[in-house]
Amino acid sequence: EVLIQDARTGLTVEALKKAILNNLFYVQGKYPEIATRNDYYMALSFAVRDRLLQRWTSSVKQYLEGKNRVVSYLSAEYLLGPHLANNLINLGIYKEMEQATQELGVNLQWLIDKEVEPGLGNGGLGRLAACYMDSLATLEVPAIGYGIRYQFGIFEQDIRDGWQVEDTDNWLRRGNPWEIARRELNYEVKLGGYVQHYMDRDGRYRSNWMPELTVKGVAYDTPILGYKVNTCNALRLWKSEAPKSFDFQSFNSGDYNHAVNQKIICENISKVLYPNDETISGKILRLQQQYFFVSCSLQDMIGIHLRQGEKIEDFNVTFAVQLNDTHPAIAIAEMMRLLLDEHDLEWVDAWRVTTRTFAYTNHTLLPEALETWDLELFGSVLPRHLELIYEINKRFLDEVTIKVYGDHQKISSLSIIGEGPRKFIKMANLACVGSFAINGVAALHSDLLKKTVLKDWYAYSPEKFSNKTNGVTPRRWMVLSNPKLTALISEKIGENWIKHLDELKNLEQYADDPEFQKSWMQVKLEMKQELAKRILGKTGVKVDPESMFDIQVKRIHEYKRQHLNVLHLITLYNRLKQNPKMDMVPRTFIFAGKAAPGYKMAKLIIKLITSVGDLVNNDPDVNHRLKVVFYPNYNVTNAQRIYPAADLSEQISTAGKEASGTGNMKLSMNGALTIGTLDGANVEIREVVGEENFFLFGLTAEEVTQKRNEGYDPYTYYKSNKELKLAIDQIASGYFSHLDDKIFKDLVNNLIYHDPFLVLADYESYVACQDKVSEAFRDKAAWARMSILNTARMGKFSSDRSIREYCDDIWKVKSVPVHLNG
Ligand code: 26W
Repeated sequence: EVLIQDARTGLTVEALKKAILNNLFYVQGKYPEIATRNDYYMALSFAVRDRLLQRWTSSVKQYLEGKNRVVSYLSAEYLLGPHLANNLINLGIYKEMEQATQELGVNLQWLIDKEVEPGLGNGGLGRLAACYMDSLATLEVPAIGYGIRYQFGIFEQDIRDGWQVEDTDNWLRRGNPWEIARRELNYEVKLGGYVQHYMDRDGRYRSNWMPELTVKGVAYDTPILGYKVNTCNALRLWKSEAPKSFDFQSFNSGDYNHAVNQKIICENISKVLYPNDETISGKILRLQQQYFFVSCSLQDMIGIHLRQGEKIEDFNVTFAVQLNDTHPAIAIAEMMRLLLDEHDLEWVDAWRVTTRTFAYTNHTLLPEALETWDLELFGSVLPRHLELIYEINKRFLDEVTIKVYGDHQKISSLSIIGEGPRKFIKMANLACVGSFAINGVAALHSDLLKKTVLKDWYAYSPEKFSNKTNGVTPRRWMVLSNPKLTALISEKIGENWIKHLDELKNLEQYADDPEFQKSWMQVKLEMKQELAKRILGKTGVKVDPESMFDIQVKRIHEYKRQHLNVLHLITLYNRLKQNPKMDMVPRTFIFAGKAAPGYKMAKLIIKLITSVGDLVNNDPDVNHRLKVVFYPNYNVTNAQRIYPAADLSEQISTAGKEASGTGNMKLSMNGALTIGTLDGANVEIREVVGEENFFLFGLTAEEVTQKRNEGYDPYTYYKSNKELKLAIDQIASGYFSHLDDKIFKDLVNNLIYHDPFLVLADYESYVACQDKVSEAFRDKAAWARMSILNTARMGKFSSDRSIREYCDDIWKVKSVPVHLNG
């Protein structure tokens, strides 16, 4: 018996079928015979969304009833990945939907593959925000994620003639069934202009910001459902528009062009995601984006707080606000502005509220990634905030001066304002003064923060510092992307591990079981076969699923050292050419990742990979044992297909450079063994999986620093290692580039004369370690055992564990179970 409301809420196969047809008729306006694949995708998604909204409204109701502290996550990036299949899993109706669609004569996977993923992030930081939203909901924690609804996300990467070519990501083209536009929820945000000062009737100094431009932010909500719970939180993204009043005014004064231009300027703010990763661009538009979303978000939170009948002074009781890197750090000055100028608090009260509200996560030690803004530029966009920052800085430095007793070095390092040929604002320093907690994203990273970039901050307020090692959600990165492995695991140890990842430990007892090893490696083989098909389709390269899949997938960056991987690849190639009969373990080198469009060296590394690939893949002497693939357009969708097929995970950054890494966790969870340096979370991964199940090489962070201080000379390494010299000489001579000896010149010269990331210093140790990897791969049972143990011991790296630590140590928030309303 199917009830009336079942078409919106029912979870049975019958109810789902009805729901799909309902939406096909009444939302898409189609009947099955004329419905397109996209019509079906939309109908299905709306059917799923209905079920999310039931949980959403139940969550809102529950939250409003009690006085619960709410987590507010501020992030300029969310790299969500496709929603449909993930929501089916979290709702627990994947199987039912599979049957429902089948009975309607359509294939579920075919519809899932139709979704265009929202690529609203660059890489690790954006993806971390998405995993954290999943875990917050799964742990039933009231939370809102705030960010920007970019009309164009991260560019799409195409490879032409071996080079990266960028194309715009028009992800909203066919509509987005997962968001709800809340037209009524909008805020005004001022930009530019100047500040007037006057004294009001009570003798209080007041500031009046007269903006050059006002933009409007409109809320777009995406429901984020937890795994098999009723908690459904909001991801609230802001879209910029022109306020109605504006074009009206100009229109009346007859300046139609001006009105249209202003409208375009307003809409530009949320138009496109900046594709830079780890380098700052210093562009006005980026500062406007940051301020725009932060101001909308804080106004929204204050509104929520006051509507609950609370006093503005108690804002920090209602909200704990996490800053995902310094991108939203302007929130500290904006909070002060709102409290002082709009809500009439005194400075000390405003500062007390502010500094009890914010917590800051640092994601990088790279000096070029630490955000600064030219002071003049900053003042031209945010004149009032510049005044406030001067005042915050003055009061803070007065305090510092007493404590450090005139140590000018320390004072200038702690100052929010940097002095040079031009003055600049240091966003990390603003984040540190204004936050009650500061954390790094892996043990080593948090430790290095205290010793390097935030050294003086640590000395000044050590109690603020802690480590929160990153984690990833097993729902997307195991259950969704690797259903066969999930089934095999659950068959042995039940399904509890999906929410309590530590329970994977129970797999250890099967690590030596030959039957289990066989099934384990069979799943791996099947995933490799599937990937092999996709590789053939996308690149035309035929790869052998029995070969070792050696995988490095991540943004292309010199510090991540994709070129070190290539040097090993060339070395194997040369060994085979010199000794064609040698018995070598067959390998498929798989690379994927985007290069920032303005990052020349990164783009050249892509060209190097594809060039070596062209030669190797077409050389019959070697191409039965070596293949090279550059898998284009690395994104969440493609990552889900690549991780399950990995035998070997390349985590080979220069020690001390990768803050954490999160791909390292996803690969290991899927049974890949890691070859890696003691960097980021690799250190902790090795600790838990055991050193005998991890391939370690390279200098430590300390040795790297020492080597640099001694005056590192890459040329001596180049000269003294024959295999290394040969590989580099070949690249230089045009061996891989049809005898063009100019194309890789910058890359080669950089390596042999500068080598800022110590590629040459680590080469020998890397190649020796890779030889051990190859030997280990020959012993199938031993490899299977190591692979099983890797997965079994990855419990720590669930984002549920990370979020629990944030909740307990930083945010002081509790779970609020949600009961389902009718
Ligand atoms: C200002 C330009 C810019 C843009 C983005 C600078 C820096 C970024 C991000 C912080 C880059 C990023 O994604 N960092 C990565 O964050 C991950 C999550 O904590 C870590 O796992 C990675 O090691 C870190 O590189």
